[in-house]
Amino acid sequence: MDKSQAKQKIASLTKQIKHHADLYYTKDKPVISDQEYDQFFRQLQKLEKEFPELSAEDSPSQRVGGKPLKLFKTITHKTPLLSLDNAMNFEELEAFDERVRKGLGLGEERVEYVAELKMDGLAISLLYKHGKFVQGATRGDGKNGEEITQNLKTIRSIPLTLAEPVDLEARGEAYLPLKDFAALNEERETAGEPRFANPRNAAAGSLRQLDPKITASRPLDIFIYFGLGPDMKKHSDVLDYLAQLGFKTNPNTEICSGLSEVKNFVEKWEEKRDKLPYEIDGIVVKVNSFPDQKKLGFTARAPRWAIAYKFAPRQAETIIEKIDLQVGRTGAITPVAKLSPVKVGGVTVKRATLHNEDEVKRKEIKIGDYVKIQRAGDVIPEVVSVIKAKRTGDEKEFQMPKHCPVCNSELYRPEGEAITRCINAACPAQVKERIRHFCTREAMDIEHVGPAVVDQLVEHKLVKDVADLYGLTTKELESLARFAEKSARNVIDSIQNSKDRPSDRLLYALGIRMVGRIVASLIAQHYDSLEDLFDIKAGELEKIHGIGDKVASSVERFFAQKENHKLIERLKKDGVRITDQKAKGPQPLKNKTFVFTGGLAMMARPEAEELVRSLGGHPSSSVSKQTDYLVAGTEPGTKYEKAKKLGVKIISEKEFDSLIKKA
Ligand code: 1X8
Repeated sequence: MDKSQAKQKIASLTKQIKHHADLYYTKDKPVISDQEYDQFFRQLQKLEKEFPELSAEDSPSQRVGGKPLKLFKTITHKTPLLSLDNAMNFEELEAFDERVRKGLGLGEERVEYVAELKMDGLAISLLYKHGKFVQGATRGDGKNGEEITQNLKTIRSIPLTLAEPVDLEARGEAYLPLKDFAALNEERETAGEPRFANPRNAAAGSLRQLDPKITASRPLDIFIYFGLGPDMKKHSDVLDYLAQLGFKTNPNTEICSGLSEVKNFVEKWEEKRDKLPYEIDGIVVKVNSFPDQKKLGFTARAPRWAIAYKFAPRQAETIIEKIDLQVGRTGAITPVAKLSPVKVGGVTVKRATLHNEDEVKRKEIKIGDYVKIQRAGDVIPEVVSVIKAKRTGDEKEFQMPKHCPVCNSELYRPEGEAITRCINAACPAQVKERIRHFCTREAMDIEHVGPAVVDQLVEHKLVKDVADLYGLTTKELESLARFAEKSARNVIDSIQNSKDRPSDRLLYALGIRMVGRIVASLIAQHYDSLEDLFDIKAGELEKIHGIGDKVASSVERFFAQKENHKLIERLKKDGVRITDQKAKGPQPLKNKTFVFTGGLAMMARPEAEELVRSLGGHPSSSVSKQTDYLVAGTEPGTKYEKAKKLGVKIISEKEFDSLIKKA
């Protein structure tokens, strides 16, 4: 490829990637698979490497992180990032409304407010010149912050180029979603690194990395809530404008007429905050009208036209009565604090995880200690710190035992890891946990086999691994306590009904270390059958975007064990689906690449592409030498010309139809 061809190709790839990245990261509505997206991305990276002079400042490839820095530069914000006054309860919220109405010379009239979720993240400022992202910084102390442009470029929902070539400062809150926070901490634990105390620290720690590649590996996100457009009269108009420019704004935002609607909003989200995929710590309430905001002005530290309503902290104080040990499905031994029951954010908490031996040591936790505990989202409650002032001297040190509390085999803690494990795969605790996990809703969804039933099945030696479930009979079940004919039938039916789950579910259900639902689905997209994984090498898995070396070696290790092949083969023999539908039917288009152009008469484009996929082919949106067929509909565009030039076979929709029907 010569330079001018490369330039064209880079331009078209950039356009494609930006379009699909916006659909995926900002609008949460992807239309192509991750695989296809990766292919575009790799092509672009390859071309930019070949022709470095053609790689643009705002190229999507910038997202993967540039060279490490020695230290961060300090920048001074043009206008300081102020903090907000707090309201701790409804009286203080009413007092705010009162002050606002008084300041605006109003009586009982309702003020128009905008109510937004208060993100528990890190405040960020983004500068754009002529629509290009030129500088990003942390809030710092409000006046001075750290310049972290490179790191912010790795956040996909921060547009590198805006829809209009404007000069603008946008402000928002960067955060790490709760799931990713939990996954990151798990990963750190495996690597023997200390856990982050909360998602905000994890976000801050991720953005303050001198090496942007590390930031790029953390799935940070951002909601923008401030930025000025031309002739704006209201904050709500600004939010619309920001979304138009390409920023991600929080959809859970409402215009409220008067304080009573604000209160409803607050109550609604105080109730629903556990359902959000990210942590919030309150509600931000702003006067919507800009002339009114101007009239109200600022105090020395905060605007008079806004307030942060803070939710009751999800922290509480209690006593550690004892420390139990839990054996997980991978044999991990987790110390769990048994607490004097205490209410935290409306939920009674009796237990909190202590994670591992090092965490207990680091926090200097003893049995009998008064501790501060906290809850975030659906995450298991944690002990934050010990209240040492309340110690009596009777507290007892915690000792990690030498033997498994369930099977009594010797425990083992690999060098450099934080986790102590029971390595006896037949340990009844592990067996139970593996079977429980297998039956969960996200895994094989075996509704009638809950934790108590698993206990019974394992204890009565009816089941010793997940494949045994499929051989259970109603008779065997009826011999167990609390089982009658109907309940036994329900169990058997729900087990039988699980046989046809897609293979990514089964892969997840097997409980391979570090294989969560997302990793399982990424792997399943690339392999038709679990049998294709039997001799898998880590290097091959690492080629899948989103799969790192640790995950890849964990999968390799699982499939290197012959017992696991046997388990999967037994499942297969029992009629459990280990191969996906996509590979089951005829595959007349196997490995053929199709591009569609122009209008199709018989079906919509996405349908046509899905059809290609289901028959083993690969739909693509751009023509290249690798394209096998261009399907030309009515008014085909430039792709037609290109296909002709490259000698790609061009067929009509009718011919495409008969190609499919031949199968
Ligand atoms: C802080 C925050 C604001 C918003 C959301 N989360 C925050 N942490 C918002 O306005 N939607 S505003 C703000 C501030 O001005 N200090």
